[in-house]
Amino acid sequence: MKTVLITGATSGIGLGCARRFARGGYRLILTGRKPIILQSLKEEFEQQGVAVLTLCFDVRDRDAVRQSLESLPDEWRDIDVLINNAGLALGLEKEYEGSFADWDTMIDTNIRGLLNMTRLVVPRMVERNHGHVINIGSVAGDAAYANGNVYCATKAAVKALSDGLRIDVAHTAVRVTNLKPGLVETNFSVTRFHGDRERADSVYKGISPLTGDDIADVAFYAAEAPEHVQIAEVLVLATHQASGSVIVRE
Ligand code: NDP
Ligand code: 8X3
Repeated sequence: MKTVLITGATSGIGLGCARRFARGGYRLILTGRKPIILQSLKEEFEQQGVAVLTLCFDVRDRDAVRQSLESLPDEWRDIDVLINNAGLALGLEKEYEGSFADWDTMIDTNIRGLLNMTRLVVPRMVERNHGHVINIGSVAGDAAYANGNVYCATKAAVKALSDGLRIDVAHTAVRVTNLKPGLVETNFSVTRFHGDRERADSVYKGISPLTGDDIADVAFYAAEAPEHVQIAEVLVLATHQASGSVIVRE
């Protein structure tokens, strides 16, 4: 049975991936920062007969990531699919007016956190000559949009890190996918606007946004493609979205 490890599995796209991979017969290593949600997801999945292990850590905390991964029992150490999903946007402000604290959190989570996971999980994949890293990038990494500056830069970094890793493991059977969603209705905008729900809801007004499940379907497709097929990069947009800045609303 294959094992998937998902960061940020407590919400949105990560949770969608947990459900999709569980349905597809995978064992789940669910990671996040909220122990109560992790525990209730574990119970929910176990009731469905899915094997689940939870790890509670912040991806920015390198020591905690290391200790958590080292705590894995032997039978859970062979991770077949790593989904580097944990991430966030904070604020939507001009680059010359943005918050230093928000910038640091985005850079530390979206770049350093992803690197922490990659550095600590991929060596065993290389050793086994088997594995798949699915990084959740974004349309925001393809081109900057107004006031997106630092968030867009972190997702451009996810593209560069995905491309770099793909080159570095090309001598092995390890595959690397950069999965780049457009507008997905999750907790993303509530976080971006620091809890302002009304402003968050306005992001999805007049357009049918994607769901976490839509993105999970694509991640699962990439993971289940035949061994010789590497889905290197996928851009998934809502139908009336053409780019990070072009969205046609009703
Ligand atoms: P959600 O806010 O619903 O989920 C984000 C998840 O990441 C949560 O589980 C959150 O946990 C976790 N997380 C955030 N920071 C950390 C951290 N430091 N350590 C561990 N876990 C953390 O948003 P989405 O599901 O939409 O976002 C998932 C990914 O998808 C992100 O990388 C985002 O950039 C990307 N994305 C989202 C798009 C969208 O439109 N929604 C489009 C393109 C990409 P907690 O609840 O504890 O904060
Ligand atoms: C999330 C999508 O367009 O809000 O990465 O940046 S967007």
